[in-house]
Amino acid sequence: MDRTFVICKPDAVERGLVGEIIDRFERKGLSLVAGELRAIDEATARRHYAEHDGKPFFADLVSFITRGPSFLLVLEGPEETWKVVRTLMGTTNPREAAPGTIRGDLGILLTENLVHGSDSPEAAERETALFFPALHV
Ligand code: IDP
Ligand code: MG
Repeated sequence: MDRTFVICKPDAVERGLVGEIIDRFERKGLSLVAGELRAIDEATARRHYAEHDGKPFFADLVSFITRGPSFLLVLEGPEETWKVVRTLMGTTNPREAAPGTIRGDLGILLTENLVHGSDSPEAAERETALFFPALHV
């Protein structure tokens, strides 16, 4: 089985959409391996989003992801789970995301786009290790 890492971001928790989002992943055929409501601290947020360090939106991104609790998930499926999740999420900007996707159905703002999903097998491994070190084998 193949695993990936997902964050239901603070906007999803605030809006009461965590159940809806997890429901979509489960209906697709993915299984929960781990799940936890947790406020991400600033140091962890900066490590998680290190690829964006130096970009003009980096400070706002770190403030947003740390502003309240997120629901962190590890999901498992038969193959390319990171890609399955990214397809269900929709494109980064919810305004342009296709109907039927999480972002396309539930969001409008680029800065409040509800979910994070690892964008490669390497990212899935790195992010799982960062947020759920005990799961990392
Ligand atoms: P992703 O979440 O679809 O993988 P990334 O490019 O990794 O998108 O960007 C991380 C997050 O940063 C996005 O989900 C979005 O909320 C935010 N973001 C990306 N580009 C911009 C931008 O140009 N302005 C403001 N926020 C942005
Ligand atoms: Mg990304």
